[in-house]
Formats: sequence, structure tokens, C-alpha cells
Amino acid sequence: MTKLKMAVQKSGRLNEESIQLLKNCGIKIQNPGAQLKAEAANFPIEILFLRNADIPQYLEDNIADVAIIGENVLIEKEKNVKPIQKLGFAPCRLSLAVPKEVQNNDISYFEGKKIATSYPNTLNAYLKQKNINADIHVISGSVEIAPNIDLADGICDLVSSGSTLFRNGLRESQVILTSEAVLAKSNNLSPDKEKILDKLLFRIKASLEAKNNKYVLMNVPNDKIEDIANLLPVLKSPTVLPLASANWSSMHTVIEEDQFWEVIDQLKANGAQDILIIPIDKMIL
Ligand code: PRT
Repeated sequence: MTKLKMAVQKSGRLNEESIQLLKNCGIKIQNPGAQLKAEAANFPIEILFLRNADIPQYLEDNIADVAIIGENVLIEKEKNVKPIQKLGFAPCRLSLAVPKEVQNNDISYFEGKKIATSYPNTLNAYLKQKNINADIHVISGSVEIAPNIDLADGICDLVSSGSTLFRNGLRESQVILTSEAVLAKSNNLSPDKEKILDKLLFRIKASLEAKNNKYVLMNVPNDKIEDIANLLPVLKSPTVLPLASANWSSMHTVIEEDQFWEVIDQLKANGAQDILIIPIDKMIL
């Protein structure tokens, strides 16, 4: 039987959420603690546990068919591999940072300077586009200490909370790109594998939609049904069911969680009561 080979980070920031995403898609991985490979009991997929940094090459060489990987790594490795779906976790940005005493906040600061990074290709392309000549010094880890030991004038590294920069007396100067975990696919998948991938993508999208939305139930006075419905950016129109008490109805709808918090005060001002917000497991539009 044909199986789709999916590369997932072996250990690190992406591993846990990648496995969770597959679980949310109803895929039961038989031996998730395995060193190199794992199978799914109920879906034609084989999981290969690899280093994030090596995955683009495996995709280009068709060793893996698809992968969950940080988009920043895909860009840096410049392989012939495309992201096909953003996955909404491991958000970060690749940024240039300078010692906090540096006043110049412009890219011109870096002209003729030395920059330490583990992302030489992405940095080089960015500097070229900005017409800046700088000396790129490649180091594979702990990039943030480079200015403190006089190895570089600035750094180019991933930032999420910014606390690593802060702890090392640095500040973010330019954002080069933003990134998150993505599903990427190798070129030249067989038609059989493309079909499995379509099924997987369908499940991933249903699971991601569900994560961003909530099912909302509330009791509303009948004379306010229209006003309240107008406040809610719903899929089609809300479901309205009569309550046993006269003049009241139960209104049900689906709404993005962020949008809900924006309209909650107006809902209450219009008489909505007993509001329940329920997580959705899957959502197929
Ligand atoms: O070893 P392997 O090749 O498998 O992976 P890796 O060294 O790339 O592993 P890992 O687990 O550190 O990162 C995997 C992916 O997570 C990255 O490629 C990004 O796509 C994503 N990601 C998200 C991050 C961060 N946020 C992040 N903050 N990767 C690294 N960092 C580091 C950053 O390099 C810096 O040292 O965290 C520090 C900064 O964090 P803050 O919160 O202090 O700003």
C-alpha cells in the first residue's frame, strides 16, 4: 500500500505541536517515541523524525514527501520545495539586532559592519536588496553573544519574545521576515501520494479552522434577535430556537474567538444572557 512519508522535527520546538496536529487530524501514531520512524494505525502515512535543518534537503531528494517545518528554515536552505499550508504555531521573526546603546535605527548602520548569524543566505539576500555591504560571520548557535565578545557589531537571529536579545543587551533593529510552522511538500509526488496529501490537507484545514473558532450559545430577548444577529459575523445566519419561557430564544452561532471578545459588551448591552462559549473539534466549510 502506498504511504505518504512525512518528516517531523525529531526533538525541539516543533516536535510536540507537530504530533498534536496529527492527533487532531485523527491520525493515531503507533510508536510516537520511536527514534527514526513511526507508522499510523489508521492513515497511510509514515513519520520520519529528522532534524529541522536537514528536512529541506530530504524533501528535495524525495526521501520525505511532506514535512512540518519552520518556514524560516525552508527559505534559508533555498531548496526547490514550497510551503503549501501555514500551520499557526511556532511563530517567530528573523531580525537584525544591535547593542542597545546604538542610536542608529536604520539599515545603513550595517554598512561595512560584521554580522553574526546562522542564516547567511536569507541575510545575504536581504542586504543585497537593501544595497548594504556587510561582512557575514556564520556561527551555528548562541549567536546572541557575538557582540559581547567583539565577534560582531550586530546579529541576525530568530526572535519570539525578545527576552534573549534583552538579556544580552541587544535590541531588534530590522525585521527581515516573519515565520511559523508550515506544511511543505516535495516536488514530483506520485498521483497516489497526491491523493493521500489531499486527504491530509482536508483534515488539517478542518482542524485549524476549528481551533480559531468557537461555538457560542446565548439566550436573547425575542425583540432583540435581529439587532444581536447583526452584531455577529456568522457563517450563514445564526440558529434561533424558542425557549420554554415566553419572549426568549436561544441563539447559536460560530464565531472567531478574537471577534467574539470585540462584540461581547454590545451583546450584553442588547440583552444577551447566559452566554456559553464551546470549543469546536473539527470544522468543515
Ligand atoms: O536541531 P534542529 O535542526 O531540529 O532545529 P533547530 O535548531 O532549528 O531547533 P529549534 O527547536 O530551536 O527551532 C525550531 C524552529 O522553531 C525554528 O526553525 C523556528 O521556525 C521556530 N522558532 C520559533 C524558534 C523560535 N521561535 C525561537 N525563539 N526557533 C528558535 N528560537 C530561538 C532563537 O534562535 C533565540 O535563540 O529562541 C531564542 C529567542 O527567543 P526569545 O523568545 O528569547 O526571543
